[in-house]
Parts: sequence; C-alpha cells; structure tokens
Amino acid sequence: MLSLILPTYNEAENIPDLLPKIRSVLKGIPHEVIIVDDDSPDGTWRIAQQIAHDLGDVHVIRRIGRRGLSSAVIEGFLSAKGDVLAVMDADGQHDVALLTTLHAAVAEHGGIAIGSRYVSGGSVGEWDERRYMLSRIATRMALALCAVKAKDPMSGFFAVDRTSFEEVLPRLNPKGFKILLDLLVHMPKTTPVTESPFIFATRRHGESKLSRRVQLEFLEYLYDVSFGNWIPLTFVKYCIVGGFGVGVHLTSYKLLSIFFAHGLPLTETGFSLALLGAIETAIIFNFWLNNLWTFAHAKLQGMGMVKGFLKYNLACGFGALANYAVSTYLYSYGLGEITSVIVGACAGIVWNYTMSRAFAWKNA
Ligand SMILES: Nc1nc2c(ncn2[C@@H]2O[C@H](COP(=O)(O)OP(=O)(O)OP(=O)(O)O)[C@@H](O)[C@H]2O)c(=O)[nH]1
Ligand SMILES: [Mg+2]
Repeated sequence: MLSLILPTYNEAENIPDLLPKIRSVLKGIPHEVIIVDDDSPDGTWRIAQQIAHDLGDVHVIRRIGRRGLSSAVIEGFLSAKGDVLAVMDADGQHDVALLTTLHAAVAEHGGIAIGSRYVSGGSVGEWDERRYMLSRIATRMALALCAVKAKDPMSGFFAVDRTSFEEVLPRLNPKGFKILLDLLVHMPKTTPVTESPFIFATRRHGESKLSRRVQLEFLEYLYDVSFGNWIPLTFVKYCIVGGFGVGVHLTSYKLLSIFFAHGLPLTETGFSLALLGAIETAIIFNFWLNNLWTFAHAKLQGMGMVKGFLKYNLACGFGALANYAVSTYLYSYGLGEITSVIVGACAGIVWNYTMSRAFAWKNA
C-alpha cells in the first residue's frame, strides 16, 4: 500500500484541484492520502476535512500551535499504514503522474525513489537565475554531508520504504524544511536510490513558504549535522547574539557616559552608572534576540516570557557582576575606558550561557 503525505500550510485553493488528480493517477494502486496541515489561517484543514468526509482514503491531521515541514512529514509517515511512504508538495508543483514511478521503484528495489529536477529530463522550470544559483550552491553544500548520494537531495518529492524510514527515524532532525536531505544524511550508504526526472511547475495558487528564515534554518541544519555534536548550535547562536549584545552594550555605554559626564570628564561614579545602564540594556536586547532566534524552538511567550525574563536577569546577574567587577577593576587600574568595558562584557558571556540553559530556556 502507498501512503502519500501532503504537508500543507495555506494551500486552501490548491487542495481541491490536487486530490482528484491523485485519485485518478493512483486508481490501480491501493493507497491513502494523509494531509498534515499546521492549522492554516486560510482554513486548508477545513476544506481538506470536507473532502476527506466524502473520500474514505483521505485523512487529515490538523496540528495546533506547531509549524515545520519536516516535522509535518514525519508525523504523516508515523500515522501512515502503507509499506511505501511518499511525500509531495500540495501546491501543484510536483508532477502527479510520477507517483506511480516512485511507488514502483520503491516497491521493487526498496530504499528511496526521488522525483528529481537535476537528472536528465528534469528541470526547475521557470526559476529565475538567483533562485537557481542558490539552489545549486545549497545542493552542493548538502551533498557533502549525505551518506547516500543523489543529484537532487533537496527535492520535496520522493518515496521511501517503511523499513528504511523506521530504521533511520531516531536520528532524524524534525526541525528543518528538507526531510529528504535528512534521510540521505542518516541512511546507510548502501541504501538503493533511484531518481526520476520531472519538471518543477510554478505554484498554482498562494505563496511560497521558502522564507529567509527557512534559508537560515537550512544553514543551521548543515552546521548542526557537521559540528553540532562538538559545539552545540545553540551555543554558537548564543555567542553571535552575545557579539551583537557587546555592540549594544558599547553603544549604550557611550550614550550614557556622555549623559552622565555633563560635558565634564567622567567621574568613577559616572562610569559605574553608565556601565550599569549599559549592562541592563544589553541584557534586555540579548534576552529578546535569544528568545526570538537562539531558542526559537522553545520560545517563551506571554507570562512565560515575563517569568523567563526575570529568571534571565537573575541568571545574568552573576554574569553582570563579573562584567561590572572586571570592567571597574581594569578602569580603576588605568586601562582604557572602552577596553575595560569590552573585556568585562566578554567575561560575562560563558557564565550567562550556562545559566540561561539552566534556568530560562530549560527545555531547549
Ligand atoms: N504542514 C506544513 N506544511 C508546510 C509548511 N511549510 C510549507 N509547507 C508545505 O510544504 C510544501 C512545500 O512548501 P513550498 O512553500 O511550496 O516550498 P517550495 O515548493 O520549495 O517553494 P515554492 O517553489 O516557492 O513553492 C507545500 O505544500 C506547503 O504548503 C509547514 O510549516 N507546515
Ligand atoms: Mg512549492
């Protein structure tokens, strides 16, 4: 049996056209279609549920408060009954007719069968030069990590046999947008792969979800797979935020020191006040960016965010103390004003990271 997963986010206009085409192509093959929708604001899930009501072989999973293409596909695979699991975009870009080829290839050889834009006969259709180049670069970078090689490891159109999927499941990373890549990274080298060409059509209705954020997540994924076991991605992101935080710290220090100097040379009290103000400004900035980016997967909201911010302040209190003590010590011993501020700021970062993980974003 073939289980076809259609991940959807705002595809209300595309789903009604797509399902009859799938049914007609798959009429000779026992199959089910599972639509995994992330509570689309355009009500894709409602339309899908209406269609599923009339068709026994269509199921809908409506996920609340969740987003993510890879995790949607994994969830679909997990609830599927078939021995061949397939996935296809729901926006009309993938050639429905290829489904029978992908199914036959997996049923016959096992492993994985890919609808490929980069084998002879396939193409990316009407992409502009920029998107084509970006895709080629990303594909090259991704291929370096794949245990199982394929011409189009970033395709969203493929089928895999259930046993191969289940073997690799515990190692998969549900965070990204590219589930095929993740499978190829983690599957054994000997896994059979077939690639069949198709021409990537233009989206029928609605908007792409391939945002800059998704592109950034792709780079994060590459880092995570390559070096994440040695230096966790969250620590790298925390340091990058910390780097920007030092910039915020210095800028606010400079502005506050001008304010407290009143046009005269800065006193030690003035230095301390400007420093304390700058430290708190940097703490607020760092909390905001860490919550938005570093720990986006465990993002704090509402009251949770207020509590998290208080804990973060508390946790950073010791870091701030180290920062303050080092800066004022160096300044009082005659080191340059800005050098003292920078060295002090760096002294707090590692402490702050450890404390943030322990207190504010415990679930990260
Ligand atoms: N459930 C779920 N589906 C998603 C999510 N993001 C994208 N999708 C679906 O995944 C499929 C691929 O997304 P697209 O935005 O079409 O990505 P793309 O095909 O690489 O980009 P375009 O060529 O611009 O369409 C579509 O069916 C989307 O509706 C998500 O967060 N959750
Ligand atoms: Mg698409």
